[in-house]
Amino acid sequence: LLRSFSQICRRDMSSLRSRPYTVVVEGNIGSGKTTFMDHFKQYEDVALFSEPVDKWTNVESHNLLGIMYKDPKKWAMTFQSYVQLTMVNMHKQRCPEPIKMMERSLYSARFCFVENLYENGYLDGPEYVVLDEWFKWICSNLDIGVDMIVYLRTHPEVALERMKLRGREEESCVSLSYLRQLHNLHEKWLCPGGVPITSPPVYVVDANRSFSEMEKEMKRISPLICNRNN
Ligand code: TTP
Ligand code: MG
Repeated sequence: LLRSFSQICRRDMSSLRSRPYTVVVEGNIGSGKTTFMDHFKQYEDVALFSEPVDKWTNVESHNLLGIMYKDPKKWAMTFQSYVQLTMVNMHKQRCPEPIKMMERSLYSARFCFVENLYENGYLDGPEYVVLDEWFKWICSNLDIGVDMIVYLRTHPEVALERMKLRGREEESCVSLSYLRQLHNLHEKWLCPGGVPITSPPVYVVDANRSFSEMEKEMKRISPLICNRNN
């Protein structure tokens, strides 16, 4: 499944491009994806698509994120099914800007979160299979390719600290071991064998550093994203 990921992206790159140059920002919960993206507000040729957490906490007044953490065995399927929908929606949204930057993707939802919930027994076999069938159908039938991934790599301990500081109410039960599991799945997907995948290219950022040090890193990476001809 992970191998097919680069094929999906390659196929879309070679087809007649009907989407903007798409950069996806990935990393553990609390790794700083939103903060990283905020830096790009100043570039007028970059359209920012932040993660739809607001939608996940209020679907016709249901807090799906909240109930998923309270009773994952009962609600993980419902939650991940909705995440998948909102992610496809985000992949498919067009923008007048030549560059599109997204917080997360359909891929991390599938390769990291769905995988982890299944491994923990919160998703049963039939639920996992249905989510996966949807995922594969979407990948084969919709143009949801990605041109570049920025991976904000953190120690799970650092992610936990930031998550606690932020204090999103729904996440009060998220433990260090849960973040470790998610970290390992991000690594397995984006840096198998410790080496970043090349298709699509993954730019690995050491995101354990302080905010001011991260600002310097963002300035360094900006030209790679913004000064490119589409
Ligand atoms: P993240 O997608 O990691 O977003 P964030 O805003 O926490 O990250 P950052 O601090 O780097 O900006 O997680 C949002 C919440 O949604 C978090 O509690 C994990 C959860 N989640 C799932 O449970 N399943 C999923 O498929 C996704 C994408 C998120
Ligand atoms: Mg965020």
